[in-house]
Amino acid sequence: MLNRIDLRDAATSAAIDRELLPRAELDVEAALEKVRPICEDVRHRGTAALVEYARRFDGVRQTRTRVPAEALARALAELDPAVRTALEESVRRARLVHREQRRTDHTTKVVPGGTVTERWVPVQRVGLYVPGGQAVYPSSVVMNVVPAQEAGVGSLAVSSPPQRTPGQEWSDGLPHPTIMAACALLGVDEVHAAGGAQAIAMFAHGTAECRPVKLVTGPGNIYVAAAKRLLKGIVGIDAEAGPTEIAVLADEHADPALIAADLISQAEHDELAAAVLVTPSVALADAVDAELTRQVAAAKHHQRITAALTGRQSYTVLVADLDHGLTVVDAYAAEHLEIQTERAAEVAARVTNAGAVFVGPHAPVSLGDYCAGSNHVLPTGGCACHSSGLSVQSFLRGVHVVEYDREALAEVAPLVVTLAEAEDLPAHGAAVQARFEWKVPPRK
Ligand code: HSO
Ligand code: ZN
Repeated sequence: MLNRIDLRDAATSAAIDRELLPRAELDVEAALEKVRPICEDVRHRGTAALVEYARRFDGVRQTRTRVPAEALARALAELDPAVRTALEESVRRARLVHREQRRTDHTTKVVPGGTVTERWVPVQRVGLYVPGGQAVYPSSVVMNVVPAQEAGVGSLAVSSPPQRTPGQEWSDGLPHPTIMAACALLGVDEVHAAGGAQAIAMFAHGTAECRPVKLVTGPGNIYVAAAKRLLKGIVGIDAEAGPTEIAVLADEHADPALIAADLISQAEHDELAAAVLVTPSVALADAVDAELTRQVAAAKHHQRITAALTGRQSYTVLVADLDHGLTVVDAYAAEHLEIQTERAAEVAARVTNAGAVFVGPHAPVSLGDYCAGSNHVLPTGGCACHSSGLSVQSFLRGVHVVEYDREALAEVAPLVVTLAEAEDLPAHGAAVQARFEWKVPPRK
């Protein structure tokens, strides 16, 4: 079922060309041209533009984006108790992990009389985007809100696309009830019904109902990614999230049925989702293929799963041995990487590029999607080689506070002057010398 890429003969070549491990083609630049007028329109007309796009793109009638408090409370009251229990446990575990990510201010005594303090300051106001589309993601509410709250962000707004009630041509244009319930559960009281590029523009520019934010986080479709690219600078962004990816590094000891189930679990997200198996065992590759054929046929969303698994972005890579496999998974830098080998923890410790690593047969990616305590907003498209997933750190800024007394400044002044002259910036040196040489006439 999966395409096969045989790299066994390439085991000795040092670098693995990105072209050898293809990804889905996503033309964010083309989407940029579509979202530019939408973002401009939201900037000029605010809520009126958002209401119009909700009618045009989401098929709902709205008069405003802000969800009334009663609707949030009602959604929580009507939430299926089993879903509530599961969400509460997901939140509890995420808090345990994210709380430990908090940073403490630290003062370094550089010289007697000279200190630098690093102060960690939360972003004041953030906008968290929760996608709608093919699935509903209350779990993404948890994964965005928990780190922001643990970082101490003071003001937090969530936006998610308005839903159309099935069988009803027009409805009142609220986000999915489970999304609203998850917000209420987490104590988020500012929720907007806005989706796509227009929601990102609402956060960046602000409207009468939504004050502008300083930072936008959360995944979304290609239009959301394009709007983030366009508005970056006006507003901070976490990342341009692409389609979900799972890579599995496995040897002949792995269970092919479990590997197939995990590949399918992420293929279920999107036709462009990537599922990649890296193995030295042809027998395992064959067995996973057979399992995929069997399991996909029985899967609810088999059409989009099949599209994802047969797309250019999904394949089996045959490697010479596990060391070679590690080189391949590092080159690929998957959003999610499972290690299904003997001594999985030892192999996992050698991975350098992955958004999150899932070790052994009892840590499937879907555990991490919901209830492991880890975050599921992770770098895609190979960005795991330079970026991390969402965390408390995403919502903090480190500010250096510099304090020197007169003696400490006097001691280092000649060095500052030397460096300033070396850069031909003599005013820099003069500013330091002024503390000691200039006689500023006293103010009358
Ligand atoms: N696997 C997705 C997250 C998710 N899965 C949400 C289910 N719900 C991207 O990491
Ligand atoms: Zn998932």
